[in-house]
Amino acid sequence: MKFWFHTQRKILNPVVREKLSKAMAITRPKMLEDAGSESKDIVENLLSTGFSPITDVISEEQILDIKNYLSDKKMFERYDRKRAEFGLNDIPDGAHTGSYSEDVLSGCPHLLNIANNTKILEVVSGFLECKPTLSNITLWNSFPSEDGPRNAEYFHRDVDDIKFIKVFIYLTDVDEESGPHVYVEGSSKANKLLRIRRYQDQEVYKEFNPEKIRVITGKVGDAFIEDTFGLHKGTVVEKGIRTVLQFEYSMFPIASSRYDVNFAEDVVHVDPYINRLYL
Ligand SMILES: O=C(O)CCC(=O)C(=O)O
Repeated sequence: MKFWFHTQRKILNPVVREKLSKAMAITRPKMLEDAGSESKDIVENLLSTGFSPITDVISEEQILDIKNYLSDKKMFERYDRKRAEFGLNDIPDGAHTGSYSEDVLSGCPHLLNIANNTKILEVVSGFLECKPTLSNITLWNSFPSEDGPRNAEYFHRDVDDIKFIKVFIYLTDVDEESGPHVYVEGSSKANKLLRIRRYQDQEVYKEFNPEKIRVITGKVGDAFIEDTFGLHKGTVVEKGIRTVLQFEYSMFPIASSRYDVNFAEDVVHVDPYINRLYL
C-alpha cells in the first residue's frame, strides 16, 4: 500500500494521471447499478470543474445525533497529533483544528450510513469509473485564530491516490467569517502549480482566473463533492466554530489513513467491498 501511495505521488501530470487511472479502473470491480440522471450530471460537473454541490445526503436528525454523541468527546489538533487531546470546553490557545480520532468516530451514529448514501456512491463510482473504496472518514472542527493560516489553510493539492474524490458535509452554518472552504475550479486538470507543497494565495491568483476561485459558504447539512487533486484550502476562522464531516473514496487504500478500527454500525446494509477497510 505504501509503495503504490508513494509511486503515484511522483506522477503529477494530470493527463498522465487520468490515463493511468483509466487503466487501473479496468482492474477494479465494477458498480453494477445504473446511476440516476442527477448523479450523471454531478459527474459531468466534476469532470469539467472538479467541484459540485450534492444535496440531501444527511438529515437534521442525523446531524443532531452526531453532535450529541461528539459533545463530550476529546479531539486532537489535526496537523499535530502529538499534542494533548482537548474537549470543546478547553480548546487550547493557538489550536486551529480539533479532529476526532478513528476510535471516537467508529462509535459515532450514522457515519457509515451517510458514506453509503446511494447518490454519493453513484457519483463517486461514475467519477472513478469503478467500484469505489471508502478510504477515509474524518470529522473536525476549525477554531478562530489570529495568527494567520496554517497547514490546509494554505492552497494545496491532495495526492492520495491516482484518482480519488472527497465529500464535504458542513455540520455548522458556514459564512465568510467561519472559515469557508475554497476551491479553484478547473485546477484538477491544469498543468501548473503541480508540486506537492503549500501555495500562497498570490501564487494561485497569478496562475488562475479569480472568477474560478470558489468560496464555498453554506448552511448546516449542505454538502459538496470535490476532486481535491485540484487546488483547495480551508480559510482561517474569524468567528464561531466550523464543523466538517468528510468522506474520501479512492481506487486503492490510502497510506495516510488508519484502518484498524471497525465501524460496526449498519454492516448488514452496506457493500462489503466498498467498506472493507472499515468493517
Ligand atoms: O478545511 C478545509 O476546508 C480544507 C480541508 C482540506 O484541505 C482537505 O481536507 O483536504
